[in-house]
Amino acid sequence: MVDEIKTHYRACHLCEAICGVEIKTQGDQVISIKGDKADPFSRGHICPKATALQDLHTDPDRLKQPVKKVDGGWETISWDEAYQTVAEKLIGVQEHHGKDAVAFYAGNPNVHNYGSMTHGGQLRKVLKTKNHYSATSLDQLPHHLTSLKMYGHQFLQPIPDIDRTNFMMIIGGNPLASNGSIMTVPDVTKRLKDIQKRGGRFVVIDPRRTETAEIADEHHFVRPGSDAFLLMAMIHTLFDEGLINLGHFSDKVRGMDDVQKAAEGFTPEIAEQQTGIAAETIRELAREMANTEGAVCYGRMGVSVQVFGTLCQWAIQIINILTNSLDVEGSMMVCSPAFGYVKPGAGGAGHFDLFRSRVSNLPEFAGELPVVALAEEILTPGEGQLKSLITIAGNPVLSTTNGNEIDKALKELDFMVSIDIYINETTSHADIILPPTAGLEHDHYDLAFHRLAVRNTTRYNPAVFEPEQNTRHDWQIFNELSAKIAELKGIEFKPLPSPDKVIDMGIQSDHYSASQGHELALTMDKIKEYPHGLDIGPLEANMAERLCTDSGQVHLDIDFILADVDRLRATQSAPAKDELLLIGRRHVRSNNSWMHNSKRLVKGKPRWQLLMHPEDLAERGLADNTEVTIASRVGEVSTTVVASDEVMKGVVSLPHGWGHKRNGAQLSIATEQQGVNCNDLTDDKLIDVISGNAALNGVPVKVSAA
Ligand SMILES: Nc1nc2c(c(=O)[nH]1)N[C@H]1C(S)=C(S)[C@@H](COP(=O)(O)OP(=O)(O)OC[C@H]3O[C@@H](n4cnc5c(=O)[nH]c(N)nc54)[C@H](O)[C@@H]3O)O[C@H]1N2
Ligand SMILES: Nc1nc2c(c(=O)[nH]1)N[C@H]1C(S)=C(S)[C@@H](COP(=O)(O)OP(=O)(O)OC[C@H]3O[C@@H](n4cnc5c(=O)[nH]c(N)nc54)[C@H](O)[C@@H]3O)O[C@H]1N2
Ligand code: SF4
Ligand SMILES: [Mo]
Repeated sequence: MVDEIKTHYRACHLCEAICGVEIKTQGDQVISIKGDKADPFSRGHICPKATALQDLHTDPDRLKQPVKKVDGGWETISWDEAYQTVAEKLIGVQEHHGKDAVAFYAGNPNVHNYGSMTHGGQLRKVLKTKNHYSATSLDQLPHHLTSLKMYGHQFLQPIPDIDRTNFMMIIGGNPLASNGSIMTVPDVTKRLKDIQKRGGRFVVIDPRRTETAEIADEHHFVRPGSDAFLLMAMIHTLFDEGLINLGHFSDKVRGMDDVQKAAEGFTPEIAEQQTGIAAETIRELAREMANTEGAVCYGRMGVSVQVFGTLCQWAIQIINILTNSLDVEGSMMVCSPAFGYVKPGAGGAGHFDLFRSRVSNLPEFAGELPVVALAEEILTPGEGQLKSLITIAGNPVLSTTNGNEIDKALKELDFMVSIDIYINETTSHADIILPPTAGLEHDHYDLAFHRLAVRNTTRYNPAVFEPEQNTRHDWQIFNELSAKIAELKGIEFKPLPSPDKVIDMGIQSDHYSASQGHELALTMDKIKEYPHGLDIGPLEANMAERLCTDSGQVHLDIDFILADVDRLRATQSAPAKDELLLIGRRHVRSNNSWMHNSKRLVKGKPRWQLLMHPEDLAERGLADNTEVTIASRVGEVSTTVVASDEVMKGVVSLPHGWGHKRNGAQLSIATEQQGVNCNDLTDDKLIDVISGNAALNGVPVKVSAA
């Protein structure tokens, strides 16, 4: 008998764009994956990664049963044995070395998996360690910190109202490759081109002429790590030329004088020397922000993951505020999601610097320590030393600064457990791996990214496939392992119901619920009636009422950020002569470190070459397309150099997430492709000193013939 063909609708969970996909299946096979044209938000757009959803599903390397390391090899064990062993080992470590000797590392896919979001806290509750690390401090920590301090809540984050803006300045983001970040924006290429069609403009500031820069109205190269000079000079110009318009925030900002004082001396001429962008261009950018109705200054990875990450994010907010570009149609606006609507009194606001890391004295944020501290916390002996690690959907060996040091540290642990679908460069260090089901086997509601979207939307979809027998979803692993630990510790523990029920409870008391008197009266059941997603409408200007600061105002005068302006002033020196600055590079067919086991995505030319400006090659006597060695303070790697005027002179670019042939990773396709790990070069001591976020961009390196 031939199985019937079934059609499923679903939001892709692989990146922040949450595109609707239409998946046709026959029996246990995927027969096609296309864009869901009926999704009002993504309008049928998908990228090449969506079709790899089936490769993840069928990947023979994907684990389905727990495995245990025995004599350097792997043996399949039962879930009962796995939970029992993991619980005993973790409790043993805590009994011998104190409860903080166990650490968590949570990777990026956690935020794309709603069961990890709702249930991840279960394990934290029973283990009660203060050692939490995650990919947040390799990424957007400066965004959260500025939102907390300026607006009173780490998740009150303004998003570009891209569909109505008339001028958009994109600094340190490459949405054509990343598909947007802290801006959930499916079909971003069309949305950017539409700005131009309606007579608007967009400008890209980036050390590389990226795919996004190629379609922009203007692109300006900027020296990596120098953006804070540009932004401070724009603020300086706004004051200098009397261009300030606070709009409806005029009686709702605190600290204007401090900002004006901070910007003193940051003339466009000084910024020109530091950034390489002409002073007049900087003035023009400030004027265009001020003079355009509906303007956006949007900064992402490139200005977050660098040595002045927090200062940059603060300055970006200030520029939007000073030019009436916050909470106005077409400017930066906050999203109104069905779950997690931030308003005064909302929980989870976050906190900063309540405690510090043991070795390098780095501040916590919302209970997490910066991940640059992870290796040293494991390797440095003394009271409080980490002895055990739980990784959850993360690959720090390839994603974190100084990968070799992380590698070394993981070998020193007494016990490591990974909740992950693969034996990869990191999880291969584990004693036990607990594999969850893959994306298509569980239902999905995007908890994180409906909250950061350029329209107010909501969507739930059921699983495409029944999970295989005797497998577990992430949320079930959290419930079951936590219950076992609680049982052995003799403490009380209540498992949570399934994620859809947890979220339903949230939605039924949140913004669009009947209990809040909203006409939509949303419930999970109602959302389920819209398999293509429910579009609630454009962003609304409601941020002024949603400010969560004690004063009800926007706080511009953040003392430690103002103090950091002095650190910026002190760096006004020229770069060392033969110093090159390393930056990253994302590719639309890649997703951090973990999707390289899909042949469909990795086929074609290798993607881990070093891009270098032709003049820099010539100055070093290097030939195009030859092997070079790249060396930084912490390590070196060898790869092919390619001459390209896509990068600014003085800048080299190497993507992250490669370097798979390592530690016995069992990834048959990815290890064939191997590549090099750019994070063997990035430096755990190069950080945004305010937040402790890693500076993965702007790493000084030397390049020579291999
Ligand atoms: N040099 C440099 N380094 C970077 C960056 C950069 O731009 N340059 N970017 C940084 C950024 S922004 C980020 S977010 C980090 C990402 O850093 P990480 O989150 O540490 O790394 P990923 O490559 O996303 O690893 C994801 C892991 O999750 C597993 N996984 C996938 N899906 C699931 C699931 O549903 N459940 C479970 N349990 N596991 C799953 C995969 O097998 C893989 O092991 O990398 C950072 N590192
Ligand atoms: N295809 C694909 N999509 C992804 C991912 C992926 O790995 N692949 N990762 C996802 C994740 S985890 C994230 S966080 C997002 C990130 O999304 P984006 O922030 O859009 O990330 P990038 O593409 O790395 O863009 C960062 C840009 O900053 C530039 N840059 C580097 N240094 C500097 C600097 O000092 N100043 C300035 N102004 N610019 C600089 C880089 O050249 C690059 O073009 O993408 C997500 N989407
Ligand atoms: S852009 Fe992101 S969400 Fe859309 S199909 Fe590609 S990976 Fe999936
Ligand atoms: Mo990220």
